[in-house]
Amino acid sequence: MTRALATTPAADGFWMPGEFEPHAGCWMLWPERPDNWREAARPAQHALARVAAAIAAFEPVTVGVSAAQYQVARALLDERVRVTEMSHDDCWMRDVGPTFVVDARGAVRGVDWRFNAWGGLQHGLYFPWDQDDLVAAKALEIEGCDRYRAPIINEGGAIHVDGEGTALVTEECLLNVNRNPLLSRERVEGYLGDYLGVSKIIWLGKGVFNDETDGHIDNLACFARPGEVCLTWTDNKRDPQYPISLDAWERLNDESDVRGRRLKVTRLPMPGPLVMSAKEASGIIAREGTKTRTAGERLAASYVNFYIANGGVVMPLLDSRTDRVAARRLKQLFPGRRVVRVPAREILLGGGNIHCVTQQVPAGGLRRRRPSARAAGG
Ligand code: KQY
Repeated sequence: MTRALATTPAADGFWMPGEFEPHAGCWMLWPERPDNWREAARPAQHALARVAAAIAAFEPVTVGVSAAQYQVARALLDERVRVTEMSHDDCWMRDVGPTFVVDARGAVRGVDWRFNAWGGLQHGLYFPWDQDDLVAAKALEIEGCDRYRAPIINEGGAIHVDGEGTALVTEECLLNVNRNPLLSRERVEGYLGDYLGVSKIIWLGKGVFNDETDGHIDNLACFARPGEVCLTWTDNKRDPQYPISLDAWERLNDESDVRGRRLKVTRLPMPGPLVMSAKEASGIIAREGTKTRTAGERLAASYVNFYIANGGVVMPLLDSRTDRVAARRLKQLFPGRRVVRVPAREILLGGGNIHCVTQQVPAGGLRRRRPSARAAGG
């Protein structure tokens, strides 16, 4: 049995490494709820199976599946993928899974955030979410990692780090009253410092337009490596995404990271705008307590929602008008990695994308450099 720790990662010398650092593997969950996924989740399951197979070419993948779906998942998933029975309320492993942390000697532990389905009873996306909230502890036990139960509501998609002590977050999400209404910005920063081992927080304003997570950073911007960030972008000044991306661009260009470096920012074109079709909406079985999805609703589509694997980048294909440009930019941004394109509209229809359905496990046994503390006055 693994231990539940009463200390914090920072106090114990642990921190969250960058996603671009070496992985031991990747965790995912199997979609099935018919009130979120059209046609009893079958198209989403095929899409997820393609994502899992793409990642499995680079690193070991484990997929958690309900008992009822075990045989379906086993049949659809690549034989390299490990399938394990695990209850959950939906498939967003980024948000319900553990945030892994490492120390200088190569130990790996996990942070188990409190989860309230992106807003609890105030605009949360479904009820109940109790099985989701148990996923991180279960995955950590299977991985043999000790666990920190964090005292705040947070999701993995709401944080990105450079592994050197800098975090990227949005105000829209982390300061939202539907997450931790009693916490000030300073207290949120304190918790991020304690549980991610960061000492510099870069605050962006809003996330992608109409993102039902209340502006997760993982759909808007991420670190490609320390000192380099990519950002979803549109040149269309009349699009509601324009002022959001412009504000993020200005803040990123004004900022420096924990080491005092100015950030280099690469823009990825925004797909679309994309909306849910009448056919897609009609395949979802509405249920009280679950967010309703309607035809014509704008989808929060973004190429930033990719997954960095060992030696690869798995990116969503979303719009034939922009897919090629986005892939080219990602190849330039990650010259040492193979960029693999996977059709991802079916995942987008459920409110997220490839990054949201994955969670990397950092490689253990690596000697690493401890993040620097924030430079004075920085
Ligand atoms: O952005 C993410 N990390 C997850 C998206 C969750 C959408 C829930 N329907």
